Amino acid sequence: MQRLSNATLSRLPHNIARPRYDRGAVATGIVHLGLGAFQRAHQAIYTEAVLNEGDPRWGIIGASLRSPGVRDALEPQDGLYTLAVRGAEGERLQVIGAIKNVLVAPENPAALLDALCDPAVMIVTLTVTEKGYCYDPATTALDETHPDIVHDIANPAQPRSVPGFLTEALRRRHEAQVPAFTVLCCDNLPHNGRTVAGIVTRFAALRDKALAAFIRNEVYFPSTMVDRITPATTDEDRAAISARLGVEDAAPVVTEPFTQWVIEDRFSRGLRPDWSIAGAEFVTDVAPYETMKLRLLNGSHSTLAYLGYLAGYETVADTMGDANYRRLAQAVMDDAATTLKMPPGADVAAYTRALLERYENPALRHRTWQICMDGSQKLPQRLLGSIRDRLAADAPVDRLVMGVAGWMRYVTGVDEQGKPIDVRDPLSARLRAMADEAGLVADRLAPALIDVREIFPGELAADPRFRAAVTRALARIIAMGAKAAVAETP
Ligand code: CS2
Repeated sequence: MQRLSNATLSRLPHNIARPRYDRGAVATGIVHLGLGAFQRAHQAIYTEAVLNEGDPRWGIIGASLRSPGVRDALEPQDGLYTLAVRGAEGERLQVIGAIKNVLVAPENPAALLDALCDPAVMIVTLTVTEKGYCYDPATTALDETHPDIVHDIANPAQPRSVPGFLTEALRRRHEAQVPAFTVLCCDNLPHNGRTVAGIVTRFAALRDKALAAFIRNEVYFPSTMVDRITPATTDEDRAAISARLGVEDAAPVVTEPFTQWVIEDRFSRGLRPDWSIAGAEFVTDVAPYETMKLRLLNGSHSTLAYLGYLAGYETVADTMGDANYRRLAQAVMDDAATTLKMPPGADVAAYTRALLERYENPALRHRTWQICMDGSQKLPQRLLGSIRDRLAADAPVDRLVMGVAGWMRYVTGVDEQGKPIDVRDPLSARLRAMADEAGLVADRLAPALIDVREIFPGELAADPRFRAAVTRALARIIAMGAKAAVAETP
């Protein structure tokens, strides 16, 4: 089978959408760090619409900060890939041309720095996952002991970390009197723009106080809320999509019909693509949208993922087939919603109903195991914030802590059948050692894990109501199994 490329684009079946612009005439206006499936199902799609509407300034250079996999798949395809949107009404395919080139930072950090210093580049977008920011999730401050941060302070011209690359590129642009780019975080961090600004400014201060002052005063870090459920692509997906195309695509992405992007409209020199063409919302205050999404969607997602994985449910849709899991997801949303200042015009009942429908989407095989990754980086903004605010209002938290207790049972690394769990988390070895020492005893395991300061903020960790509620929930999960514990959760 021939490969998807500029040369085979014209031979695709006519009902498959493709770029309506001259890819050769597109300039690079965006560098994206962390070129995973989510970016290619979300931000790249909004940018594709802008290019299709005739604004050629916003081509994307993607950069992987870890592995060459995406580059190796996209390069032979001239950066082209297929977006497969799957919903109840079937699958819609669109070939995307917005990605011009892919760099692999560890192979050639200088090439990425050169791309970041190109005056035509006005925006740097990021999806490097929570752990990609080298920060302390409980405080959102830079983790100054992180090995990549220690390396980048000592070797500023050969960075490895996000703060390292951004700071060095901003320094070089400033020195060359090239205006700074805007830094647009598109990850599920709390107050993501402000948080990344704090991390990068602190890193710069460790290098040079004047550089930090320049970044603090002159570089824009708008916040965003990003939302589109995008499971990891499987070999079956690649084969099925290539068969429909009639050419081989080694890098398609699979996603749902729903998509949302809310962006704080604060860009350097006001320069940005008009992503509203594809439905993006530009607002002055993103916080209500972000907190709503993190606490209602990601909070219930993590709860379903840990308790679902332990019960043997492979996908989120599988957990929705269990009425007790569906009820718990609704309960977690209802309790978290009491802590929210809803965005203007938002209807919480309609929003949560839509979330459950999205989880039920049978066409999306979103593995619980995938969502279980990096719990130490995700729990604070997904569940602990809601729990803290409920306790501050003297409201019960027994339903919200189920996800936390499920995570505790999950990071022991042994499932309910005694089989090993492939726990992916920056802290997995430490968490496993603590679990091995505590044993499968809630009264020992819960307090031990709650005392991990990078995850559980001091005030919450010290709250006896929180400690008791988590220990109770964990004891029930250990004693009767996740499925039965969920069944009896009111
Ligand atoms: C998921 C998110 O993997 C996870 O942690 O909860 O990727 C989720 O699918 C997205 O935030 C949806 O927008």
